[in-house]
Amino acid sequence: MEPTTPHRPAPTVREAAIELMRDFGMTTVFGNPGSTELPLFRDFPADFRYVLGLQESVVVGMADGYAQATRNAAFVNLHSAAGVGHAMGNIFTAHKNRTPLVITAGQQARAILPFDPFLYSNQATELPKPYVKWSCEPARAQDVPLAIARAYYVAMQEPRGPVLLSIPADDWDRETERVQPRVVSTGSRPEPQVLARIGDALDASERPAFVIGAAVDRSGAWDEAVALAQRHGARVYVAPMSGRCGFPEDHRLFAGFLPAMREAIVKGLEGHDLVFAIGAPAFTYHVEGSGAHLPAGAALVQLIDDPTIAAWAPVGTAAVGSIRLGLQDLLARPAPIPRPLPAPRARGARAEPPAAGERMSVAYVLQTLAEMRDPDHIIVEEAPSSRPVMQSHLPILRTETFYTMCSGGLGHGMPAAVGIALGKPGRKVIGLMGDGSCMYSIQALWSAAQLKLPIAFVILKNRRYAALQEFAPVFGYEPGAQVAGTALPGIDFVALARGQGCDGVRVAHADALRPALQQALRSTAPVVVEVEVA
Ligand SMILES: Cc1ncc(C[n+]2csc(CCOP(=O)(O)OP(=O)(O)O)c2C)c(N)n1
Ligand SMILES: [Mg+2]
Repeated sequence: MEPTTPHRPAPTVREAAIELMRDFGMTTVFGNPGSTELPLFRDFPADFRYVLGLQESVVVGMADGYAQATRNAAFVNLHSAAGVGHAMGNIFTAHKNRTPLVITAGQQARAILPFDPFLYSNQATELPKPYVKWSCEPARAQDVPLAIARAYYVAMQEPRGPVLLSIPADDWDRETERVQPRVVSTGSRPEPQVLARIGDALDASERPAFVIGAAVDRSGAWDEAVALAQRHGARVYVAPMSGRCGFPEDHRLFAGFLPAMREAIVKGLEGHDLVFAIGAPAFTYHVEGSGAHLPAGAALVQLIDDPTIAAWAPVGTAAVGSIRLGLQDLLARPAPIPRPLPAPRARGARAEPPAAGERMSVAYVLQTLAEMRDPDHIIVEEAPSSRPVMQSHLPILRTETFYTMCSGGLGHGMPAAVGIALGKPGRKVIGLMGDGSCMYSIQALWSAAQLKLPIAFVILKNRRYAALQEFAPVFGYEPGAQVAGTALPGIDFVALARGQGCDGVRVAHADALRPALQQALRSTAPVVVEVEVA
């Protein structure tokens, strides 16, 4: 007798896409819908969830946090041209963060495209460039599932990043074929002979420095970085503008944070004969500089997952590939004769409580938070002028407990906190926000409230864009001169929180700080703590 294969009717594009998304573990859809997107979600499957963001920058920011927290690509659905436009800032950030996102954008129905229809995204695949790794509007409706598969693999290949598919609204009901998921490599082992050069340089070095970038934590290589630093007795610095923390900041080898200025980096690394940049560009500069990129007598070696970063480094030897696999290969080499460990760095002074009638300093607030948090709490930060204070008063101690953006584009932190909380159920998230920064995507509070996520948003309210005021002298402003467009009077964050369904509390005096933080840290729902700071 002939074996009978059960007859499976040809799937629609929608069915084939949903099956693939399930196979890829992308059953959470971050989106903000429009008419061109509605057809995708007819018969929305019961095992999927739709996470609504009220503005597209919030949608992409949440997806970025979720993808980082789950280490898988997140699925995003945006409204055609205007939706992608709103999303662009956080697409740029996802590109810099190297966060894998499969972004789909609606497009008008194919049959009316010749007539420049309402909502038509003209050159839809050009719009997000150059901040997507790939963008495509499939030539035929039935090619959409194949394009989703390709988009997923491209997004997940290191260096990871966002990709965009523009999908006409009438494609979803067309017939197509199922696409089987495949095993596709996401990273590669660095070339052994290049790694061997790096290993030899480390063995020969007398005073090595490690500069740790975001790719260390992203690649899950925290333990390997610690082991290699200990083996070589290296001092460990955090790379300028790193979006993640890749080394325990209470470790005796921890040496601090490098600023994004050429001369200051050279000064900070003085005395080392070898600098090993791990998962970090060498280096990220924010302001003009000149002269050498390294202190005299120092050589540079680099292990990086991004060939472009390896290509533009001004000096040194660079191995390209997976950070974790590369560090494991270095650890597999015979251990050198142990070096004496350098002396631990001096600890910063404790912050004082405010004098009567004065506002609290940011240092006092963050020191208090450091005493009250659990090291497992996840900190998502976007508070520009408070970053150095955080670095001295709120140390990060564990892997995957610190996130900020690598791009400098404000508007990521609020929604990223939501996405991270969603991706790490049961974990407390602390959103440490500047009062200016949180206004770029304040609607994230609504999503946090609807999803009942345990996030404590601590808003440092200094009523201004302090970072820009502090920066002004670099551009020739007299110290203390007025800087146009940097005052932020009259924002009530407690009202903004309550208006979106979140609890909110204002802390103006030091004695109210601990009780407010305690309540926010214990709560299983989102709470906004607006802290008046000096
Ligand atoms: C999208 C975007 N717009 C503008 C800027 C410029 N910018 C950098 S820091 C900053 C101020 C941030 O203010 P706030 O969050 O209150 O932090 P503070 O400087 O007061 O610590 C601004 C506007 C930016 N980085 N990104
Ligand atoms: Mg501010």
